[in-house]
Amino acid sequence: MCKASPLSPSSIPTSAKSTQTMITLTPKNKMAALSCGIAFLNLSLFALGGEMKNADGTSTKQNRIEIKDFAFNPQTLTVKSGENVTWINRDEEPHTVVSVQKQFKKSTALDTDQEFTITAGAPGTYTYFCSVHPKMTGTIVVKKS
Ligand SMILES: [Cu+2]
Repeated sequence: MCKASPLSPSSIPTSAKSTQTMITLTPKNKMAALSCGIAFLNLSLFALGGEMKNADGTSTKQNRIEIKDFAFNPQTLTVKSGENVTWINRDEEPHTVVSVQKQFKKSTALDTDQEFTITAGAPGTYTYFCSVHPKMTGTIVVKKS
């Protein structure tokens, strides 16, 4: 693509007395330049979309805890201070996420597939439980970032 160039031999006047004639675009070349620009823009957007998809995929670290079969999975998660931690409820039952030592705000009752996200604060061990089913417990170990 981008074959039509404003600097193609036919568009260069033999006299070439000023640079302005050099950069003058014929209507045909204008269209070509425009479509090249659009193609480039599309490529950029495509690349950007690819990166965004990647950010949601496996290459980026995600601190996710699944709530399934009345258990937090993984039971213990190690993160760095300032990172986000997201719980998602995969059960049909509502569950909550409540910090034993109130190290983060407690969640509302999470419905099926509902998520709850916190940002890990000061380094330490955060123990939490489900207030609906207090036997459900989990731990977040927060390391210095
Ligand atoms: Cu529960």
